[in-house]
Amino acid sequence: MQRIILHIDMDYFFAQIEEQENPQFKGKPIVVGADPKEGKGRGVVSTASYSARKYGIHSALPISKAYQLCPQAIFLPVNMELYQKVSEKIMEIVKKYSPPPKFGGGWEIVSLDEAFLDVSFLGSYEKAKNLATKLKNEILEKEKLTATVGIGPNKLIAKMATNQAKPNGLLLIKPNQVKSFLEPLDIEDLPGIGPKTAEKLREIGINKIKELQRLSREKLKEMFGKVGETIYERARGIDEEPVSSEEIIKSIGKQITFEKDTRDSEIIFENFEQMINEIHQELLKNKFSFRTITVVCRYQGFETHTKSKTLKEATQDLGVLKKEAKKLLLKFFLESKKPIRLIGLRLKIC
Ligand code: TTP
Ligand code: MG
Repeated sequence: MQRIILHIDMDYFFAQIEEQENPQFKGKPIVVGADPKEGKGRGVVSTASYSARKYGIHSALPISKAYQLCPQAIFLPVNMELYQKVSEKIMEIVKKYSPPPKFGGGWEIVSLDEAFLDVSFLGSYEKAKNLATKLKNEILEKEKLTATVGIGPNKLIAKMATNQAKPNGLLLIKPNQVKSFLEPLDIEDLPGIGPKTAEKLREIGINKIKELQRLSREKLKEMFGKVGETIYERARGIDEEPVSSEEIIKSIGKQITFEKDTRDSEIIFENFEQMINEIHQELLKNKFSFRTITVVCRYQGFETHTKSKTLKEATQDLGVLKKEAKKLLLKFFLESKKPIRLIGLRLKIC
């Protein structure tokens, strides 16, 4: 059976939610991220609305630079709780559009605003297009937000289609269109080719994917090692990665964003202790055990790190959980002096 994969990505997600919350901002340049402090601020841009992007503002740009480029933009702090709530509602809608894997479907949530759906069960690209239109409409009606959808024979092409169709677009690339879709694109449009890889390729006169296709597998391997082989395949639109669904609960967890970024160990560890207790309650209620403990730490800005520990065997023991989880959190505390914005705890259950 031919595979049909759908990729969805919300448009200027954080900024669009802010626009939706504050209709008076509609169409104005909006920048969500660190405080610009009239050009002296540190930290980076999380995202910018499309009217702010016209000034050259984009994700990960230093906020001071964004202020220079467009001082009259509306600068807003990151309200993660709100975006997470909206994300959950959107993903609930998205998941309805494909049945679980055992019934021939599947979904994979990639980030707060991005997901893949395996819609091969539909059997045709025309049906997939109809489904995508319905999905976009439902999100617009219920959440008043626009999204872009790409459809293709695999995850790679679907995602690249989305990128080309932004914002508020829908682009379908059928298997016989893959070649002509890829050829004119820039090498940096290919996922996996970042600025450094691109620079090396440009040095030898390779700028378009069509030109990249002329390099042999051996040559790419020689230039980039194992990654070179992946690039070789991707340049031809080949990607076998399945849409990996989380059909059953595999983990439980919680996270907390502090009202103010903090280094206060008392506040951090008190909240952490409470989180451990709540998760442990949930664990017992569902008769689960855990083996892998993951602690998430987000510092000021958006830098997020995780640390995990896998135990020799599964357990339900609260003492073990407290000891191991606190050890992981302590490592974050010792490793960096940056204020902490968010901490999370996740248990892989069995
Ligand atoms: P993206 O989907 O990459 O960006 P976007 O939704 O803002 O814009 P578009 O998809 O239309 O190009 O990321 C989703 C959200 O993740 C984004 O709204 C903010 C956050 N984010 C950051 O905080 N930092 C980053 O560097 C990136 C790339 C995203
Ligand atoms: Mg997005």
